[in-house]
Amino acid sequence: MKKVLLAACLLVATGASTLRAEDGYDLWLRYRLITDAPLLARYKAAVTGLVVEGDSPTLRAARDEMTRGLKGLFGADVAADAKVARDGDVIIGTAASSKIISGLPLAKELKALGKEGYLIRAVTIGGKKVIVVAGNEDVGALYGSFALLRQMQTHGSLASISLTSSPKIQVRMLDHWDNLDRSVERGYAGKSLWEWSELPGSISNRYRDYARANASIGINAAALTNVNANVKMLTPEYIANVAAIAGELRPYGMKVFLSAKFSAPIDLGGLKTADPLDADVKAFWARKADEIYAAIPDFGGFLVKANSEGQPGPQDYKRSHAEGANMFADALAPHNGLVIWRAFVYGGNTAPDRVKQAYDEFKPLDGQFKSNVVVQVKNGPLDFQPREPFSPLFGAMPKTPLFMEFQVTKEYLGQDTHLVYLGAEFEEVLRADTYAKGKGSTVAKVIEGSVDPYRITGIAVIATVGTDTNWTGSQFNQANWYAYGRMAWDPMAKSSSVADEWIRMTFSNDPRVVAGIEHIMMVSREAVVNYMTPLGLVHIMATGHHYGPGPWVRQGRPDQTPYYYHRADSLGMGFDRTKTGTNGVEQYFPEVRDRYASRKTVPDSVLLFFHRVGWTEKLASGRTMWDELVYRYNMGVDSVRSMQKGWDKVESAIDAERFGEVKSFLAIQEKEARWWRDAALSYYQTFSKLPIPAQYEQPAHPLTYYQTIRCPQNRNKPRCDAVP
Ligand code: BDP
Repeated sequence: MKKVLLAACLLVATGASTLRAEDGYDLWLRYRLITDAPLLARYKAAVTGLVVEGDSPTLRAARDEMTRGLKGLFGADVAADAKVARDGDVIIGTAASSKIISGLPLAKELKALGKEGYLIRAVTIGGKKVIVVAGNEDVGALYGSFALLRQMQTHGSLASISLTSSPKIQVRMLDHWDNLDRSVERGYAGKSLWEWSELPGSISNRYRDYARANASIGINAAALTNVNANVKMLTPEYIANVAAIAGELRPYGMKVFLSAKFSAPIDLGGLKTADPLDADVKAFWARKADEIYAAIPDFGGFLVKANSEGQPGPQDYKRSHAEGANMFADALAPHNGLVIWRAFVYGGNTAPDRVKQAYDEFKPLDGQFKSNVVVQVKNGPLDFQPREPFSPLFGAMPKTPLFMEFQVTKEYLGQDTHLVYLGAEFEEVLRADTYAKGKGSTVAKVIEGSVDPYRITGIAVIATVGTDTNWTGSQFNQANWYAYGRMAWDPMAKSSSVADEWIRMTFSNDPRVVAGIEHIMMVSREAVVNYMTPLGLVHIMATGHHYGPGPWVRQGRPDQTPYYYHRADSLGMGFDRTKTGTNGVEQYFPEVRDRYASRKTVPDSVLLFFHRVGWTEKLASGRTMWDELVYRYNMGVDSVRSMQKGWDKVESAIDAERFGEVKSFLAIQEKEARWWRDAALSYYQTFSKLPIPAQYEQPAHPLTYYQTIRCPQNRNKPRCDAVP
């Protein structure tokens, strides 16, 4: 735990909360005793026993979870494992595993729910009132068990319960950017979970808890290692290690993927080339696939970053991304493996506009990929900014399944300490309309495969999970893992409802606490946009670590510098992506293109992403661009202050340890929101030459002060000196 001891001790000393200290390890699976006595009595009457027929590892996991959950929530053991239905039994299984379930008239309904779906229903069997949790496959029964526990954790009703659910997306994946030395690229939650030097002989308990957490929200796949790949991952030693991890995740319905380094035929195979059309190279990958599948029969496949940021790839041999991907596809096809090829291509030549590159390279390849290849596209055309428009590739590749790639590690969003609930961002992106096949062709529908009929559908997120006790670097970062899973299962889920569930399971069911924390979460995303990058600004973070402001940075490769993106000068700022500029807007379908291209219709939220705007030009609000910037930066700081007040109000309902941690992190966020505002406005002011109106707080220091703040450590969490 970080920096919170002092705050937590103070709270204990003042007796602010008498609740048992919690460290966050249990995530949303806390299963604390229900303190609402009438509700507890109702639940205890409805659930008195547990029947899990069948003994697969997955059904055992369901039984263990249910036993653990009920014991925690009820404060007492529940009788398990009868073979006949008794009043009050929860009956878990599939038609194949359970005689009781196969005897019920549920076959048709269950069939419609697919492999991973579940049904939960209160029914009467032979005069006995029971609750059935049924899936078509064991994993459906496991997901249903978590759903029934969630129903109780969130104080929902069990009387005549009747729920059915199935995922809208097939592959719901966590991508770890973990390195073999256990550092994590863009990781802010401690070290990598994977204990390579202890594996395969010794298995950390954490693997199972990690799998439980993922299964509880329907995540069914994980890519274990960094896309900036290490070829060692493909050696026999590491394959054995991965097999051991896969063995822990399998009962929880999770498949393992690995990132593959394109140059492995040279690095490992001793070949002179990695040309994807070379027969020896193909044979190398076919043998490698055979070797992996011999150790991990349900291995998911390869995730590949190629010809991007220095990674090797097919273009090194004048071959296309499709030729590269298809080579892997051939090697994996006999095993039903998948190639996930990333569209985050960011190579040497990005002129005239870096954000156009992914579309320009991939759109022409539509139709050329083999059937077990998918292309994974970041949510925006740039790189996980606080706000970007959705990537124009969504909807533009009707013949190539596209996976969505989100990031919850918050590389550009304040990393571990800033409270930013990303459910709101997921909702914004997923509901955006691409107009690919007319109105209503939302990004969600594209990735669900209902705009174009994709043979496989998927979504991934760059994980934030590490060895910190609370897993994610902060209590509230857990909410982003949770929201991702729930919205991967149902991309049209409302982020506020998901927040509501998470708060109830993580903190409290007290309606005032739920409302108070939900408010904090729901304003938090717009807050960070406002104090970092309002009005469609992007990438003005300091170079390298991406923490804190650095709009003044101009040295280095142009398209990695903030200046490239904001282009401030004495006339105004913004990046012209209309016809008079790089014409980036042309990559969108006409309705979206025209909306973004016109100053009359472009939303202020992405204004400077698409347009150059003069300092004194009037915006929709009636304010000038300069005044609007000042207004928004201040609004960002004010929002954080209101989040702080909101948090203080729930103090008595939260244990001192977690309360103190969040409080201290909010104080950091408030300080750093001011840092962002004051540094950014002081810098723009050197061009606009306009005053910050007197009603606003004025920058605490001259611009040079902010420009000389140094944040040592490059890619991991930096520690900045002398932040105001
Ligand atoms: C950028 C990160 C970099 C990653 C890259 C990627 O700064 O560390 O390697 O994305 O997605 O956001 O491959």
